[in-house]
Amino acid sequence: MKFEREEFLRDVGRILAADSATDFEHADSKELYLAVSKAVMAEAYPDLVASRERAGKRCGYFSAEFLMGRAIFNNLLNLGILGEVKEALSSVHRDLNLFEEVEDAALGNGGLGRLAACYLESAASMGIPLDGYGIRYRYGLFRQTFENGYQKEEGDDWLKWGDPWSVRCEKDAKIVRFADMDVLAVPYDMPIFGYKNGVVNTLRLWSSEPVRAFDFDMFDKMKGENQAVANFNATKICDVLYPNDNTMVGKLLRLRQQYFLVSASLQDVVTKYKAAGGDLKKLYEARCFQLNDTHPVLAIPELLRILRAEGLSFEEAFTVASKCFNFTNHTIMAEALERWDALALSDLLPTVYEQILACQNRLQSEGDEGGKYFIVREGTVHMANLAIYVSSKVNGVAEIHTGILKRDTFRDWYARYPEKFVNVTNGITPRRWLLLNNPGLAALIDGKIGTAWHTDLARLSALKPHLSEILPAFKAIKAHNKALLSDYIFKKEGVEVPPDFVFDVQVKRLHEYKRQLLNALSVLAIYFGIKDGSIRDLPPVLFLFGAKAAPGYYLAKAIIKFINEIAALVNGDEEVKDRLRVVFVQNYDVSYAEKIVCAADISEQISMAGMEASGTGNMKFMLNGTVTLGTLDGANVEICEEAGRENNYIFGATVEEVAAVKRGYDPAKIVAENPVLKRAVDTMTDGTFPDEKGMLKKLHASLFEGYEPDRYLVLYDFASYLDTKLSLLRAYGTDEYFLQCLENLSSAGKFSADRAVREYADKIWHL
Ligand code: 26Q
Repeated sequence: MKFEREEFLRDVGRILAADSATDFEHADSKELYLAVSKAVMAEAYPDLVASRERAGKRCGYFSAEFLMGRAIFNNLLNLGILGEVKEALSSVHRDLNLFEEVEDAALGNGGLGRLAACYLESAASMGIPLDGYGIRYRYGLFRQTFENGYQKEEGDDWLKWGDPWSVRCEKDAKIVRFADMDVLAVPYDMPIFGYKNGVVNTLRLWSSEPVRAFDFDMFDKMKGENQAVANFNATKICDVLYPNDNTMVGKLLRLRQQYFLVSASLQDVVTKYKAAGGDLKKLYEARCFQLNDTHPVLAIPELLRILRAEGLSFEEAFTVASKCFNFTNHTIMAEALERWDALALSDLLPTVYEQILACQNRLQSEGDEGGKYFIVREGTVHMANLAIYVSSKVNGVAEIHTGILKRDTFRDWYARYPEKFVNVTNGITPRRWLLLNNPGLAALIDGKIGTAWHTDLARLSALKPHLSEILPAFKAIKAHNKALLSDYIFKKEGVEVPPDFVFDVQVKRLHEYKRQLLNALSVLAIYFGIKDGSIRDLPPVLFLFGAKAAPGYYLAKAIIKFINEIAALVNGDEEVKDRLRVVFVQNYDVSYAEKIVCAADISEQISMAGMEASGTGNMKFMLNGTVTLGTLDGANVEICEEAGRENNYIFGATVEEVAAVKRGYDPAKIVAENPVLKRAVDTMTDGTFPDEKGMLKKLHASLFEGYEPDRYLVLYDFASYLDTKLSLLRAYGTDEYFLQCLENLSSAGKFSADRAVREYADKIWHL
């Protein structure tokens, strides 16, 4: 984007005057933020129109979550005016960094939502015509605080700072029909700016409103009290993002959200396609849709319903749908696989359910094969089966994950349709996750190999001959980032962390399978080891945690409480003050991640093998020059392939071993034979920590009692984990260690979302 300082300042000044009756000198940070953003939006408008009107096939990325984070810095960076705007503002004595207070758009839980955000940015940057379709939740993922070590949740009022990056498109509003009410869907469009290429794609987020004001006819036909209730309920659909990650909740309101999203989006696409004179039988020539897990899978019967209403036969409609849809799976966890009660679904969406049954009948008519293939069975609708049956392509998100889908989770489907199954290993955008969050390191790389890596990350390998040369500068940059994070943590959490400690980091959603508990037990073992003198040769180390637990996930909350108690014990102990620190930051989110990722020395990716579909945090740390302490799970496997296993710290049971260990597993025996582990585990019950609510006792019980004690082999993997962790900490600080960091950084090319979206565009969308 061209940039004229005087013109820009005049534009911003006029908006300040018109909207807020203020000026540069008196505007508060919100007023300034709104004016700057709007001035930029006005400049970008022609590119938005031009990108939309480009000829050729487009793909719609349907997702219940888009974890966009803060837009302003990324938008200015991609428009190529970040430095210019900063200077323009300082010329009027205002600081761009004021906008660090702006709320994140946290319309997602974790990996799946952030992946969607990275893919939109990368597609725009690669000139790939991909548009996001999602829900404009009024409240995003809850804000987390700790009270006495317990997680507390508050509503996330992300619109507090306004929403200058969205445009409300009243003209494109659609009516979404449920059995009991009609709802108005109003789209808000967010521009997705490609990196310095003039491309602007769109993220269209739908907001639910009462139809009343929109259609008086409709209002007249439904009468009185019913309409009042329907209008009230309509406003609730988009109230809040469900805060569950990797676990499904079978709530009817969630089902309404999912249908609301896909019905509005498909009506929108079909209306525009028809208006442009398109033949619905050939819709797939102009459009395709990526289903981000099963959450938007109702799009399949909804498209069938729309096409039938437009006069296509079921077979004709099915052919179109099967060429339009593709499905990404993000998890093999049984509790996350979506199943809906058939009665509830048919009550809420009778005509949609008819199309699901028609798919089921079509499937059955192709031969029974001993009941292996079904969409509806015993009164339950299996969303993944519907998705696989109708979609052209089904993909997993890392090699190991796709392998498990083929061999295990969807084995029968793979036998029937081997050609449908493909892998697309996840990726992250290097603009947000290196250029923006780590400008010092980015500048160092620019200085050595130029800037082509900004849009072609594989070029980082050109650093390989220079690793030793850049090592001193790399160390200095890391130290600087650590000092900044240390200040920030002091400001936010009130805890002092000396910046010269090793920063050992585990940040991600809280889930048993991710095994924050394993990390916690190792921290205790190290603490007791330092106290009793059995561990003497470690550098001083900070164990940093960040994670939100789903509000209804009891054990996840118990793990947070446990770690907070450990932090209180360790940080309150004068004897270990200069050796050990434990911090659990509150409200870990995208913006916090940006500050943490560039400052980490060790990236903990320690899920039980086979459980983490991919992970993307692992890639962010790698790209910022951090070694991985991890299991052979998800994308860790490919990280080791790219960067060398010898440059990372791998421990624990492999997928194959997990299966073997689980036969006849005896956790009590493992603990009995390992006094270091026993000492750490016993703290949950021996009074080391107060446990008024009995949470730690239940956490302890989850390891030894119940249907499947220690389901994620925390105790089994403990010994090899602690060994590996200690040897990593002992290696820290040597040139050898820093070279390992740089080997990882210079091998991160594969994990660019640019590569991933290109693979989707080539292998799946055929754009
Ligand atoms: C489903 C139904 C009802 C309510 C909630 C849900 C729901 C919501 C979110 C189910 C699952 C999720 C989120 C899943 C997720 O984030 N999976 C992660 O996806 C990443 C991107 O592919 C992977 O890197 C991670 O390994 C995977 O855990």
